[in-house]
Amino acid sequence: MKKFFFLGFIAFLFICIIINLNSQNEKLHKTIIENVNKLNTLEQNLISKVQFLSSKSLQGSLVYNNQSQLSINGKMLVETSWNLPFLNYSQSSMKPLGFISTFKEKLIFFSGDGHSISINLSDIKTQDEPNNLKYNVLKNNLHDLIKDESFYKPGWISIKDTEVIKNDIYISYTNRINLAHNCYSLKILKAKVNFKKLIFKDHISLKECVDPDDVSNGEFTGHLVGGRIVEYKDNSILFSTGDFRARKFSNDKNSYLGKILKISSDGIIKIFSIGHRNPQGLFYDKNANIILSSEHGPAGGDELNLIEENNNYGWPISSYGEHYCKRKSEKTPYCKKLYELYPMYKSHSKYGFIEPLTYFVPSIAASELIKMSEHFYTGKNYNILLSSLAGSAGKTFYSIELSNDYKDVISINKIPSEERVRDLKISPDGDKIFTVKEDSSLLTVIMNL
Ligand SMILES: [Ca+2]
Repeated sequence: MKKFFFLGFIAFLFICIIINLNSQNEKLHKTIIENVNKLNTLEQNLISKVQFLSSKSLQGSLVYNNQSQLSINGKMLVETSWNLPFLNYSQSSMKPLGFISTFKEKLIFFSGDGHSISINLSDIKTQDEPNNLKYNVLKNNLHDLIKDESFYKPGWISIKDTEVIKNDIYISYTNRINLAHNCYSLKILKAKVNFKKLIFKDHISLKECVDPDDVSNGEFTGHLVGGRIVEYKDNSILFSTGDFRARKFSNDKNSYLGKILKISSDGIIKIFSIGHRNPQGLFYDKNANIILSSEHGPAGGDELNLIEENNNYGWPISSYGEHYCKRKSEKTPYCKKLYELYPMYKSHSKYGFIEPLTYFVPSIAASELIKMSEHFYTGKNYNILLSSLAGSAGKTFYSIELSNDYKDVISINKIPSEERVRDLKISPDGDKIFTVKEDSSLLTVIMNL
């Protein structure tokens, strides 16, 4: 019965599209929205994706999903969520759902496969009766620039971050170096922020690439690539790169992989710090002049690091995690060889590396971090919020209090996030925290009451 209703609804939707439903037909649009609310999340996502891709209209609505209370640092906050018109993490076979940036009074959302929409921040209010949220489709030229079909299909090849810096928007993505050769690297594109259309141009392309079929790389995992971009001093940016699980790159000073890179405004790349595995959280505090980064460990050993220039953070020699063997003593040739090459020492400092500020065993799959504003933290120390993806300790926000010299972790509080959180962003006024939850394809806003 439910299936029949669902198929009937799809047919209805297509008829609407065929008769060229326009935005003036408010009543029909309202009927669609009301019916979408009756479907389950999977059906809603598929329908909103079909609607998004086939709509000739440049506007649409994110369907209101849920509102709940959560407590961070003793403050009772409200989290409101809306369904995004993009496939969730499992539907898209591990493609990141998407990334948020803000420009003046607008939020810009990019899906992992390159669709972009904008939302007016003024439309997001604390509402007693929350409603759908209007979006505008933001056109871009990514289809002209990214020719690798796997970018648009389910799978881990995707955008890895977006960041607005002054009047420009940057995106990073997993880049197939050329279509004739199966070899992946990272690339950054840059566009002037323009809500008529974003015209991206090449900014930085790392020439070094990792071939999944090259056995000398060990293993290949196309989502262990870092990819975070943040504004840094002197008009430069910091850019994190992962090791694609090839391990050998991170401590190789001639490789740009497994690093945090500093890229000057004229495109000069400098290795800033080394010994990283997959840093997917990166934050620069201009006032305090500190850089914080979170990175995924292997089985256990996710880290929060205070990044300083020319430091070595130890991967793949030191780690509080273990290789993907059942236990360290496992004597399969695979495990034996891995531990011979990369011993996973349980100290960083003893081997000349920098200790993490804190680490997580078991893994949390650390995704992004932001500094809390006074709306979310009123203590005298320094407080960050770290989001996480999977793992037995994942699907959790970590509120982490640091000492004022940033050298010590004072406290860590866990707040359930219920879902994989891919991205976090604080609003320009500091009063809202945006999250991207990719199990159910949600945009959420956390606000103080
Ligand atoms: Ca480390």
